[in-house]
This record gives sequence, structure tokens and C-alpha cells, in this order.
Amino acid sequence: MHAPRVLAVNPYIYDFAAYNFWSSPLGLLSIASILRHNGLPVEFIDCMRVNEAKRKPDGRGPFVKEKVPKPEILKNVQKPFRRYGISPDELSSILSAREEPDLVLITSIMTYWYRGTAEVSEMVRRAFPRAKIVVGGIYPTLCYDEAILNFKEADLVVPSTDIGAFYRFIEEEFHHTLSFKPLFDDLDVLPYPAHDLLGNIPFVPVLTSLGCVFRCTYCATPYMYKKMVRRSPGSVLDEIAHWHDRGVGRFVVYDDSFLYSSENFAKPLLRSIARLPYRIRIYNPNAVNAAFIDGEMADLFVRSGFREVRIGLESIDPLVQSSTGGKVTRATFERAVKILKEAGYGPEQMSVYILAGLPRQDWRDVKRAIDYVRSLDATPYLAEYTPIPHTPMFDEFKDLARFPVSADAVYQNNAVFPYAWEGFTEDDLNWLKRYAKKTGDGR
Ligand code: B12
Repeated sequence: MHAPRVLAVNPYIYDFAAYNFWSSPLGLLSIASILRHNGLPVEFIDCMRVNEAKRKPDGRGPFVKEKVPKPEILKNVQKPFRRYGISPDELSSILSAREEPDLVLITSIMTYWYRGTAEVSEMVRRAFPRAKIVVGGIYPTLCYDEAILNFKEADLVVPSTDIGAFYRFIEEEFHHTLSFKPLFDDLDVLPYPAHDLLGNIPFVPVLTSLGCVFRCTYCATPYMYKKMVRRSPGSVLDEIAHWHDRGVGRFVVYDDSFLYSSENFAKPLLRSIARLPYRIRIYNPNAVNAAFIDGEMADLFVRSGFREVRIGLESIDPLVQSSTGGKVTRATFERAVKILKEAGYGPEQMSVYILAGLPRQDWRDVKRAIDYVRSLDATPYLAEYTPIPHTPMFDEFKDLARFPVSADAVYQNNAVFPYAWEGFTEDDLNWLKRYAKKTGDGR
């Protein structure tokens, strides 16, 4: 039998707000690359098209979008609802212009985006009645039972904790032996994700580790990855050189604890990037831990190409700080900002993430954190809390939310503000967003 022909699809999404903040379907591109490595031909459809005319010099940009009616279960949310990415009609004509593949892979990233994935699976099923459909990603990993029910057209729904089941499925369905079946427990053996399938590569996200040594109570990483695995600095450097040879100049670090044990990883890596005969730009949307920033680190950020540094603060309330993992104190944070300032980073180049909308949080806690960050000459950036299944905070507070967050993942979207209460209303949140951007009125 011939090697199965594969089509990978990054589906469109429905949301109240979405923006390409250096996002990429990295898991799907990695799986596509592994299959190519096994000799399977792979094609790719990326439904999450960015409006290129509006792409920023740093690589971010708005997705093409269209306002659509709200589904019944979200009708009480007073915000416009949109589909982000290409339209179902366009996808339909793309699919019908293709020959039927043997295997279609669809990714499902944020839990509350599953509706787009389900719709796209149905369209794929209509277009290719004989193809096998496999859906994987973060939603099937965090909400497996729900995903099985929502993805009726899928022949296999696979969580990231059981990638072996995916390889077995291919071998059994297509009687095709795969010689290379990596389990993501050694990142250095993985082939580079298949970014080339996207055509235009505005930036390359580089996965430098999986898992995390910290145990923040709001984060699902420790559930998804029981132990932390990290690449060697040499392998990351080789990947940067590989994409740079293909014209890519912007790189985005995907890592939950990039600076952890920096003498063994971040420092040697950034030193070797600084020594490259060409300059690249590096972005870190996941934020780094302020406790690990010292003078040498700040200097390496500058020399390796970090145009800006995003730092996690979360809260200045010691109680909130300790309940969310106790990673950063005021003292360590102030030291880090001072060091970055001395290295030359201005206020606009130091974005500080503050968690807003935590269960029982008072809006004044967020205001104090914004004032504090501004007083240190850095830029506050609100990260709205998302309740995520299999996290300690989710389990503790799931019944306190004003929407049934454990019954339907659509309510896990931070845009619906699940933990609004009289001490932190939607008006408070909207005011804080304006206040953080300095466009707010007095209060
Ligand atoms: C990088 C990252 C981002 C990036 C880009 C994300 C993106 N792709 O769009 C940025 C910075 C933009 C981001 C933003 C946010 N993120 Co984020 N992010 C991550 C992070 C750190 C890594 C994701 C990743 O690429 N992993 C690496 C790849 C290789 O793994 P993977 O995608 O799971 O793929 C594996 C499998 O799932 C599988 N797979 C994937 N697809 C398919 C398909 C098939 C067919 C098969 C067989 C297999 C398969 O293959 C891979 C290997 O096993 C994760 C945490 C984590 N460690 O996973 C959080 C995470 C996904 N983010 C999370 C959150 C909360 C957010 C924000 C809401 C944060 C905020 N408050 O602002 C925003 C919202 C984003 C938005 N609206 O667009 C949550 C999930 C929330 C949810 N309900 O789903 C996570 C899990 C972190 C957490 N706190 O627990 N994020």
C-alpha cells in the first residue's frame, strides 16, 4: 500500500477577541514534520489567515475576521462575536479543489475554541467521506470526554499525553510502519516543525522546553507534562540558523520557564546567538520570571536581540502571590526592572503581566499592581484569568464561577469574565484596561 497522503488543517476559531500575538499551530506543524520524516506526503491548510496589510514590523497582526451571530449559550455576553480566519465558504472551495487525502489532521488549541474545530471536521467529512480524521491538541488533552462528544466526525481524538495512540492508529489503519515515533520527551530528536508548509513565515516560534518546574495554581502545564524536558542550546541555535538561511529574522520563544537554571540553558544559548554573524529579533510572549534576571542576563537579552522583555508579576498582593505559586516578590521584581533599565530597556520595552479576574480578586488589587508597575517605569499588561481544567485553581473555584466552566469549555474563555462579582465587575475590568493603557479617567 502507498504511504498515506496527509492533509493537516489549522481550523478557524470563534471568539470575542483574537489577534495573532505571535501565535502558531506549532503542535500540528511538529506532527506534520514527523510524518514527513517518515516519508508521508503532507499538505497544509491554515485557516487562521492574517490581514497582511496590517501586520506590524514585529510580526504580529490581526486575523481576517467576520462578525457572526452569538450561539445561544453566549447570548447574555454583551460583546460582538466573530469568526477569526477564512470563511467556511472559502474553506469549502479549497477542500473541493483537492484530491481526497487518506488522513486529515486537525488541531484544537484553546479549549474554548472547539466549535471552529468541530465545524471544520464536519466540512472535511463532507468533502472527503473516506478519509480518516484525527483531532489532537490542547483541548483534547484538557477536556478529553467533552472533545469526544464534540468531534463526532473524528476517527480518533488524541490527547498530547498519548501521542503513541496516534502512531498506532496510522500503522493499523494504513498498514504502514512508521520508523520514527518520537514521544516529545526528548526535544532534540524532533525534526524542525514544518513552518515551510505555511508559505509565508513571518516569524518562527521556537519550542525550547516542555513542562515546567513551577506549580502555579492557574496553569495546566504540570498536568500536561509531568516533567520538564529541555532542548540543548546547540539544537536551538541550529534551528535558528536553519530558518535564518530561509529568510526568517524573527524568533519567538515558546517556553514556560525559559530562564530557569539559566547557567545551563538561556545564558549559553543567548551568548551563542550574540556571536552569530547576523542579527535576529527575539520575542517572549510567555513572559520570563523576574527572579532569574541578573546583570549578565539583561546584557545577553540586549546582545542576542530581545527588542523588549515581557516579565511576569501577576500580583503585588503577597497572598495572591503565594497562592499562585510564589515565584516573584516585590524585592526580586524591583531588582529585575532596575537591572533591565540599566541595560537600556525603556518603559515601552518592559511589559509586565498582571493577572486580572482571578476568583474572589478585588479590582483594587489590580489597580495597585498597575500603579506599582508604572512607578517603576515599566508598562503594565493585563492578562485576564482563564480557568483551565486540571489546575488546582479550577478545581477549587469551578462552582464559584457565574458560568458553568466545567460543563462546557466555551465558558473558559476569559472574554466572558467567568469570575466577575460585586468586588470586581465587568465595568471595573473595562476601566482597568483603559487605566493600564493610560486612557482611563480618574476613579
Ligand atoms: C505558546 C503559548 C501561547 C502563545 C501562542 C499560542 C498559540 N499557539 O496560539 C501565546 C503567547 C499567544 C499564548 C496566549 C495565550 N495563552 Co497560551 N500557551 C502557550 C504554551 C506555553 C505552549 C503551547 C504550545 O505551542 N505548545 C507546544 C506544542 C508542541 O504543544 P501542543 O500544541 O499541545 O501540541 C502537542 C499535542 O497537543 C499534539 N497536537 C497538537 N495538535 C495536534 C493535532 C493532531 C491531529 C495530533 C495527532 C496531535 C496534535 O502535538 C504536540 C505534541 O504532543 C501553552 C502551555 C503549554 N506548555 O502547552 C499555553 C496555553 C495553551 N495557553 C493558555 C492560555 C490561558 C493563554 C491565554 C488565554 C493567556 C492570557 N490570559 O492571555 C492567551 C490566549 C491566546 C489567544 N486567545 O490567542 C493555556 C490554555 C488555556 C485554554 N483554556 O485552552 C495554556 C495551556 C497555558 C496554561 N496557563 O495552562 N499562549
